[in-house]
Amino acid sequence: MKIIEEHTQIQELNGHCLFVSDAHFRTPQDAPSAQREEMLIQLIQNAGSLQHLFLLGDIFDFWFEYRDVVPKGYVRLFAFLKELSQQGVQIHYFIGNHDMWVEDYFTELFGANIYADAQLLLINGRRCFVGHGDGLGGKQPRYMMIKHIFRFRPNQVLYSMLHPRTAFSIARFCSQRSRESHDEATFQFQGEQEFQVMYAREVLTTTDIDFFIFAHRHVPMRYDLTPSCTFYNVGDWLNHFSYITFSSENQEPILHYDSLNNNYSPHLEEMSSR
Ligand SMILES: [Mn+2]
Repeated sequence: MKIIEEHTQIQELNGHCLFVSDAHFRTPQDAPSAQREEMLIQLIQNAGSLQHLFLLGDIFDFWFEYRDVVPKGYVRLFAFLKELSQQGVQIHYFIGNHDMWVEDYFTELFGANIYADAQLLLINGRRCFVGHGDGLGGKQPRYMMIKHIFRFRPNQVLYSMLHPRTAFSIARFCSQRSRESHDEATFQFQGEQEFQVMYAREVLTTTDIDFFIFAHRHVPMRYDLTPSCTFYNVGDWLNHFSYITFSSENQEPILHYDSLNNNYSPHLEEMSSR
């Protein structure tokens, strides 16, 4: 598995890039999951001459792979991603909090680079800080404790010993509970109160960054942190069907979000017309 750790040499990536996240495939919400998979394939097909595809986490509502067994489904998507990689598109998979148990299946299948944490990347000559974005910024001790427990290798080994029927039932239960705990306000842009914005401000005190690109919040966001640094959140492929493109012809990433019910922030109204 190609795990790329933090603090290694900055990876340079050039060309047309597409960012999507939080598809939570197999969640029974809105359009059926298979239809959303199809829509994602269409989006990528229509993206033109893509060089890099960024899957920014929580693509699956639950992913857990065993040595010889993987969750069923996604056949069409996986075949498509394999083809894509054969055509020379590099796939970058950032693990989220629902799919942190990605091992080497995606690397074997479609040569994905797997990233366990947020990364500083030089994309089209701009310094981009990219990641799923969960647990960053502010004080989230409870969340961080749970994340450490889930990421602790011996716990993963123990979990893998459960019968998949049990393992997947537990996961579905937790996922459902986490969804129910979110109220309306959770899906509003919180401005300077956004944990990811707080985190970005913290990073900016020590590091020069042009663009932050995160996911996880399920709210498409574009927010100027300073005159020379912009914060983005991809949104999701569950309710908003938003995504980001960044090509060398553009000065900055473009957030694509078409919704008639756009009530998050003035920034977003500007953007939705792009
Ligand atoms: Mn997430």
